[in-house]
Amino acid sequence: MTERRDLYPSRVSTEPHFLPRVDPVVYSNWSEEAPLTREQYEAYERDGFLFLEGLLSQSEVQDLLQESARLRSGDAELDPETVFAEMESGDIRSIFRVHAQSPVMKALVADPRLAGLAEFLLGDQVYIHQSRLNYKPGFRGKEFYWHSDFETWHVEDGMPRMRALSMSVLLTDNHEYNGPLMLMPGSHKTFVTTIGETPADHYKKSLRRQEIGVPDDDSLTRLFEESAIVTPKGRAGSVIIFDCNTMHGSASNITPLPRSNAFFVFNTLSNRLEAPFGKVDPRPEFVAARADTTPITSLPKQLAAAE
Ligand code: 6CS
Ligand code: FE
Repeated sequence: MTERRDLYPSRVSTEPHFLPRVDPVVYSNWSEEAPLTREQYEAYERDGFLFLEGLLSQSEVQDLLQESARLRSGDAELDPETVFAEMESGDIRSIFRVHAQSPVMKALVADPRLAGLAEFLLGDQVYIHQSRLNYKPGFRGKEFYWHSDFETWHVEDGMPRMRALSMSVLLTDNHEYNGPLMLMPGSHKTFVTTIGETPADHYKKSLRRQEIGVPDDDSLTRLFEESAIVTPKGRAGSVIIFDCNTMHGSASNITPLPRSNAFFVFNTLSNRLEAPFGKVDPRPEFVAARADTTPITSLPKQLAAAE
């Protein structure tokens, strides 16, 4: 059997490397019918993220907050393995697979403002690779260290190419001080490899505090010097879309104000998971969908995928 070609080998050497991205960022051509302005389209391709202020209305946000409170209350029938608590306080930090456990979240991901936008940017039908509700409670919300999601999804989940994106729907206002998402513009065009062996069942630790699969200080410094750090701020109902390989992280939240978001990863049917590229067992379905890759909506005929 021919050896599978790995375009983005990571966690395989003792030295980190900067590898070129060989995949496009946007897979559809812009036209007047596109769901983004030309400026937004070009900004997303250049920076690897886009901030859509107020995409959802305040009443839609209220519905989402109500649903999030219900999911967190213990009254909802949740699959226990999808609920993650903060290490120290025991507060709920994340609930996974919310699109499959909540009719409200299922409707949200299928909204043309989300799925339709993902289909356009990725030029293919999309399904949910991973969804989660992140509650960064006030005072004790812990940080998410710098990382590229794709590095994990490639090594640990077997995602072959960079043809996926995340949408973070802000459920509470994001200020500069309550642990907002930080992103490095343009970092999505470089694949930063990491060093270190992936432990068994790594997700049990990494989803709380990731230490393997994160770039070293020199790599982050070099990335930062070639880029910057941007923290999109705005009111609940705004949406941050970011490419699977954009370097991002968030600081801890020691203010009284919670920082909660609903986070959805749209992968494409042409990019479904294979065997992990790392020497690890596949992660469970609630973290990386393999069995359930039902496309969310069909791509409008007139948007031909870019070559
Ligand atoms: O391992 C993962 O899939 C998750 N880890 C982080 C820190 N971001 C992406 C994803 O939710
Ligand atoms: Fe992430």
